[in-house]
Amino acid sequence: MILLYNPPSSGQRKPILPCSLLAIGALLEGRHDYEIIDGNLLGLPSLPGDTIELLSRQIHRTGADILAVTVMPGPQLQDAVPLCAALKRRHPGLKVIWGGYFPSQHWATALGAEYVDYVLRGHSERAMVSLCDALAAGEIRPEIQGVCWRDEAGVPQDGGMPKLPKPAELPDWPHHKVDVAAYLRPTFLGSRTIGHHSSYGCPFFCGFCAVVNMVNGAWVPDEADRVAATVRMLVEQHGANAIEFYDNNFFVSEKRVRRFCEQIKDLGIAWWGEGRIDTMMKFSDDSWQLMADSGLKMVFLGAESGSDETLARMNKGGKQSAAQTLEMAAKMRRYGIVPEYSFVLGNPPDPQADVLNTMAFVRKVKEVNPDTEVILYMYTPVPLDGTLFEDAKNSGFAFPETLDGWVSEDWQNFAQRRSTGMPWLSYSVEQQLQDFERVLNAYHPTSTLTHLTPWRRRILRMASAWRYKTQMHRWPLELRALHKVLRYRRPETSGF
Ligand code: B12
Repeated sequence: MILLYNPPSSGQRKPILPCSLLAIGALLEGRHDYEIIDGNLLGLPSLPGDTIELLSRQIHRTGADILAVTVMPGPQLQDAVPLCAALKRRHPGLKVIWGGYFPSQHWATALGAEYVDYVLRGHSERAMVSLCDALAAGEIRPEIQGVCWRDEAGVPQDGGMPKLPKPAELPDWPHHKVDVAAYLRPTFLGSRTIGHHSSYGCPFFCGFCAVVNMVNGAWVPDEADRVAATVRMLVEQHGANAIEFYDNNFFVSEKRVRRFCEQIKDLGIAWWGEGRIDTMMKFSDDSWQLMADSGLKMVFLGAESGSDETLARMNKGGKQSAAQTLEMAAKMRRYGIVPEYSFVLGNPPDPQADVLNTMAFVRKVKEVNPDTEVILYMYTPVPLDGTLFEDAKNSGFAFPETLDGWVSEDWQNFAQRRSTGMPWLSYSVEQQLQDFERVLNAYHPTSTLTHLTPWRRRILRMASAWRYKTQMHRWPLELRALHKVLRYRRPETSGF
């Protein structure tokens, strides 16, 4: 018996469908017994001891011999470390497997902990089946592409990345293995929003993005008709009225998007996805109209920076420019689709100038389209060979070498891209950015918070107008208090 465990990810009032484990489960179905356990649904106060008790009982009850955990950096990692350590102590025969974004990149660090037996890198549903087959046959160190393990001397060995599976060739997700109703969340899109994932990878090589390491520039989609059929099933069988696509890049193929829109137009749902500005600028007006008619409400787009030079350093340049970002904001306004622009600030080698430049650019974006959602991230290195990461290393940056290091408080902040301890960032730059963000979030509050009624928005705007207009961002203590009273949450603290 295999227990697939999704550690809780804080910040979500209602949890998000554990797509990673559904993708893994789809291939285990009919071949190995498994259960999906979502830490977000355990309903316990976030006392790790309780979750450990619960999972421990589950291991006894089911006779599970494999615990497979999906791990993203941040809260999931923080939960997974003490949990796996404790469960391995209590059940020494249990094999602990880690997969997902964190171990894919930091596989050796994960295997440095004696309570992690295997790390599966990348999109590893097929490697997982092979590993489970091998373990069932009594093999301890099977050589499987994508499976990392420790040799006799305890040294972590890299199994490389597995071949990227084609979603169109994979079986449907086993939605029956989870309580779908528990994942229908009220969002700005609709009262019963649910997630889906319709492609793997992204054909670009942005220098700050963790996806590049996972797929090396590949993008493999599921077919539009099958995606639409899944959406229809979620709507008709489970009562969903809005869909969030978690694809790294939903909008790579205009043809696929058009076909999908045509197929779901009659459903009257709202939907959301992530795309690239330069790619979507090439979509025809007709396609934009079709997307709007099919219920597309907002697109998450990596605007990244207001400087073409920085865009080039990020490996976005030549393809995407700041002028295009403004043009896109104006275009989306015409179709009533909200651009959700994410920016990566504080980039080496001159983080100060970078922050100031992007702050000024954000103001321009808001002039062109005041509805634009703005998400500000600090540049967080991913282990990717290339200019940005090299620059960060040269400024004294290094990843922790142990899992305990990763779950320390400083690194938790880092993992959530909110760190205040980047060696290349001075305190004053960070402070300026935080102050700006506070004022911006008051003057232009996010539209994604459903509890922010129009009059609450008006109060925020009135209180912040003088600061926004005069650019006196410093020490916005009154806005901080107001945000607290109004339970304001920045979109990026709960986002992807
Ligand atoms: C949905 C999502 C979330 C959800 C939670 C999902 C969950 N598990 O509960 C929420 C919104 C909570 C979330 C939060 C965060 N997220 Co997130 N999230 C995603 C997103 C958009 C989709 C993940 C997904 O479901 N994919 C679909 C499945 C099918 O693919 P997959 O997850 O990659 O799984 C495959 C493989 O990874 C592997 N695999 C995964 N798990 C396992 C487990 C086992 C045992 C095995 C064998 C294999 C395996 O096999 C799977 C099938 O191929 C990704 C981006 C993306 N498109 O992948 C970002 C992403 C994973 N998130 C990311 C980040 C940084 C975060 C945050 C830390 C950001 C923040 N602002 O704080 C927070 C965590 C903090 C918090 N508040 O909890 C980054 C990770 C970057 C990195 N350096 O590693 C990503 C890649 C976004 C990005 N492009 O930067 N996230």
